[in-house]
Amino acid sequence: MKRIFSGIQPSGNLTLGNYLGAIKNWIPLQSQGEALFCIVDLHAITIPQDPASLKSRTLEVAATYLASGIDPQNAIIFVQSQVPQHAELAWILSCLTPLGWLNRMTQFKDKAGKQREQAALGLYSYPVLQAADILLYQTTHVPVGEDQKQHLELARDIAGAFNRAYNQDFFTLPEPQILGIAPRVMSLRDGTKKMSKSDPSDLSRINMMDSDEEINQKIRKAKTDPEPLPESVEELTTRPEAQNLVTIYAALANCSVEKVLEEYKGSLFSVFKPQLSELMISVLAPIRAETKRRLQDKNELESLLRSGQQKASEKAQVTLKEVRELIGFLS
Ligand code: AQP
Repeated sequence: MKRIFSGIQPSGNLTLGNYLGAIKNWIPLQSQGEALFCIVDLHAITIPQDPASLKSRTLEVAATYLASGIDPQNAIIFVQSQVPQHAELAWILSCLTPLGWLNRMTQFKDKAGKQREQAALGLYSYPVLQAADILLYQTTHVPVGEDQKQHLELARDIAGAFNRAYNQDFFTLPEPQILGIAPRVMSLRDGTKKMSKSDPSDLSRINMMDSDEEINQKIRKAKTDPEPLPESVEELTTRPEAQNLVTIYAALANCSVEKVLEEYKGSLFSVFKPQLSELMISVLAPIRAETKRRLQDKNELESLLRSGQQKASEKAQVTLKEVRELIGFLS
């Protein structure tokens, strides 16, 4: 049976990148196996967070999952820090992970930048916690955006290291699933950079809670080139901003990039951009409205997350009990 696990950090406003690269692709998976969708707040604190914002963003991510179509009858929605086995397994796995493996992780290099010596140990060991998140549930499939591919490969290596040390067949090796038409949504200000919650420029991203007017304005201001849209996909490869906008359109319209070019070849961005905004608003406005509605009843959201916590904890406990026995910890 398929067991699916994925998560998002409540470290800022969720973006169109989180939606097209992750959440949207989770919806059909709920009916294909046992699915767990986590709000990974332990990951969020690898970068300083304001406590009040962390709390409200955690609920906002939960509300967005629900508003986007994750059904708590079919999937377990829960908060990572409410299931302490994640942190316990992360410690155990960190004792089996060579530093050399972590030194290769490009996300740490990008996030730590020139401040490497000042970066927190948690930011460095983040991929080990991510491996624990996944392995704790004996996950078979992990649907993520393209940026997480390297971390997923590491999770498989760490599972292998544990299996070699203790029991060849213990941990399931998880398969990354990079799905959808836009597995890497790029910044609206620079088509070579990933769209990210933490980019200092709000104009670089579409937030899931942006108003219609903000969406119109951001798409209008999105960086482009002066050429009209080309006929073929190949001609887009040297035009990162154009490629990004066309790919976003295709992902929102559930069609191929070829199909979008068929319709818009020869069009200037002054024609294409208003069409893109209109499509984006037609997809995001209902999700935004439902997210707001869900956020009005915080008690209901918290109780739903508590029920997710219970279900996730039961599963986590089974794995961790066996791990402790294999290692030789007293029960
Ligand atoms: N731009 C993106 N395109 C496609 N997928 C994306 N994801 C994030 N950005 C894009 C996918 O969303 C899931 C959760 O990511 P995350 O928020 O936990 O961490 P992240 O990848 O580090 O995302 P951000 O927005 O860049 O967060 P910050 O700025 O806080 O570091 C993952 O499946 C990811 O692939």
